[in-house]
Amino acid sequence: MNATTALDNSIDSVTTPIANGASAVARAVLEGLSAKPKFLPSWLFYDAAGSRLFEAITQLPEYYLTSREHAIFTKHSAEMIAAAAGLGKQELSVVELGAGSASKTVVLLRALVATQRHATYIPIDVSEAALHWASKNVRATLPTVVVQAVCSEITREQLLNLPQDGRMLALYIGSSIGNFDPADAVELLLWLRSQLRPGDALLLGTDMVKAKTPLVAAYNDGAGVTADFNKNILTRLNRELGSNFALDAFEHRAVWNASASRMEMHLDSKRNQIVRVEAIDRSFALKRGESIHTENSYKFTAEIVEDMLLKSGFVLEQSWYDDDRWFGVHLARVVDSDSMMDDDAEEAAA
Ligand code: AVJ
Repeated sequence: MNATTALDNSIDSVTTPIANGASAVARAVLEGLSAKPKFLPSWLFYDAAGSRLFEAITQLPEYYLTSREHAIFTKHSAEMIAAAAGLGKQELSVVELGAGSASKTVVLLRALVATQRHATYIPIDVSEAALHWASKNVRATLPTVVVQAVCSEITREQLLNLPQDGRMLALYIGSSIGNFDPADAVELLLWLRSQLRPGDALLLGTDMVKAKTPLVAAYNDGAGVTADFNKNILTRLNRELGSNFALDAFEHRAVWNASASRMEMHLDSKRNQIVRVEAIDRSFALKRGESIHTENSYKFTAEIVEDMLLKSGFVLEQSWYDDDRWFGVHLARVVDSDSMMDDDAEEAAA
């Protein structure tokens, strides 16, 4: 059913279950720019250029998320692997949602191959470029790991063909879960749980609520890389949909929305303007100061993490933090659906 092709020697196989084609981009843009207030979904950031820019963000001094999480993995990987394998010390396969460059994953995989002979790594990402990068990165450092890349947007519909033997360890790190509204986050985790079996584990990385200053600085860096990342969405649309966004007519804005517990990124129109989007045969008027909301990045507390996991059919077993508790990595277990407290959580999320 799915075309599986070996693309190069850093990937053993790559599967593209659904087309991430121009039509999905066109639909998203039509919906988002017709809405009030205007928005664009944040998955649009990650074309090849956007994935590179995000990687550059992770190296910025202000963007503490990556370095803190990396440090947590460096310090606790062996413990995480042992805890995930459980008392039966079952062999683990690792599936990662939104693989990126996999630099933190390599740390964990190294701890994994130190304890078991065979390891399969299944990175899933919307960006094929990111998948190649992740796979090359893993293969270069850990040549024995079998890499089975899946190029896809993470959706409820998509069914993964995960290995049937051993235990799965799902990775959803980097606080990528923070891009989802609370209800959508539960929906995503419920989907993930449906792809796993009782006893399988999840390592979830979450950026924690903290003072406003470091939060805002992380999304409004001095070098302007985050501004370029935000505006790259317009460059992408100009290329893929034949739109005529003028990049200098928009301003990058990052704000802490305390009541919603999230950082927000916006592109504010610097003047009254009309933007033409050829591929959908539409024009959109923007007033001076009007924003296009491009991203939410939710920040968590330990209580919110535990609650979100419970609603999704996972039980939180252990959390690791950096010294300041700025970032957390949480180990959760898929529970038997019979032993779930009730089914209300699923209904509430639907
Ligand atoms: C990849 C979603 C975790 O929200 O911090 C970085 C994306 N946006 N700078 C985040 C992002 C602006 C990032 N996530």
